Parts: sequence; C-alpha cells; structure tokens
Amino acid sequence: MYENRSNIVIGLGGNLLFQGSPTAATLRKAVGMLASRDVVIRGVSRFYATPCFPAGAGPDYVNAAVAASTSLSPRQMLERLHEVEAAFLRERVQRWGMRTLDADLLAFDQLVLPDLARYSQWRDLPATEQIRATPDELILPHPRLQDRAFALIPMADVAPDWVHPVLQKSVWSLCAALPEEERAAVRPI
Ligand code: PH2
Ligand code: MG
Ligand code: MG
Repeated sequence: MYENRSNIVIGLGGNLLFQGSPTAATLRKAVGMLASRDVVIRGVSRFYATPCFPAGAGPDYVNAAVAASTSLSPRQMLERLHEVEAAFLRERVQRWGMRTLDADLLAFDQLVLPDLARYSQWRDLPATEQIRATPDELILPHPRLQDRAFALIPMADVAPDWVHPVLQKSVWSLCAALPEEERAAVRPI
C-alpha cells in the first residue's frame, strides 16, 4: 500500500552539566528510540559542542540534527518527541536530577503551522518576549531556526538543501548568513 511520508528534521540538544561526556550517548540513545516503522532515520549529523544560549545561562550543550521520513502527522510526531524526552527525563530525575534532552521539530516538509500569520508572529517576537513566551501550539518551521547556529549547522549536515518555506532560503544559505563568530562557536566533537 502506498504510504504518504513526510521528510522532517529534528533538533536534539543536551546540556553538559549533569552528564559530561555521556551527553553524546544520550543523544545517540534518543536517535535509537526515535527509529521505528513510522519514523525512518535518514541521517544523523555530527555532534557539536555549542555555547549555551542565552550566553552565560548554563554550561555548553551538545547539539545534533536528525533527518527522517515519517508517516506520522506533525502533532503525532511532536507527541513522539515528547515521549522520548520523557523517557530521558525519568532517567535524569533518578540519576542526575534534571532534564538533559531537548528534542525539537525543526522542519516538516514545507509546512507552515498553524498558519503564516501565527508563524510570523512567533518568528518576529521581540527578544525580550522570547524569553518569557512559549507557544502552546506547534509552530513550524521552528520559529527561531534561522537565528540559531546550534540548530542550523547540524541541520546543514543532514538537510543542506531544505528550503525554508517562508524565508525561501536553503539551510546552507541561512547558515552562511549567520555571524562568523556564532558559526565558529559551534564545534564538531
Ligand atoms: N536549547 C535551548 C536553550 N539554549 N543553547 C544551545 N547551545 N543549544 C540548545 O539546544 C539550546 C540552547 C532551549 O531549547
Ligand atoms: Mg529547544
Ligand atoms: Mg524543546
């Protein structure tokens, strides 16, 4: 039977504070948990050490990106990511006392969700508001994707040619538009 699959990119992040070098292992395990009949992993980026954003708010992260194809809807995919986060959250609560895995849906085909107006509203949110306000609905593409070297550089490993459906730029060109010092601070490990 023909199955309509979507190409997606997931951003993974983990903070170094509670696990040190095992952070990379956490991300690898997360990839293993994501893989299933309805989420086929197409590529995993290199792992990068990245300075915490906002600067000084905490220790460095390890970030990576995963390209996959899925038969799930955006909402189902988000739920799957929350399940994977929760699995590591439980582990972390026992072993390290805090969350160590963030799994974000960065891109889902060329979808713009919930609609162009609301996507644009979140993308253009002033920096001061970004710290306080979190959308309670799924926004796609990830509203901060174009700003963040720690998301774009790993994504360029697995989906350099994905074109942002609103900005009409490839990941590769979004990366090239980042300030040089921000790119340089994202280091493969
Ligand atoms: N994620 C955050 C906040 N800050 N900084 C880096 N370097 N990497 C992240 O993944 C990250 C962050 C909240 O999701
Ligand atoms: Mg995040
Ligand atoms: Mg998140």
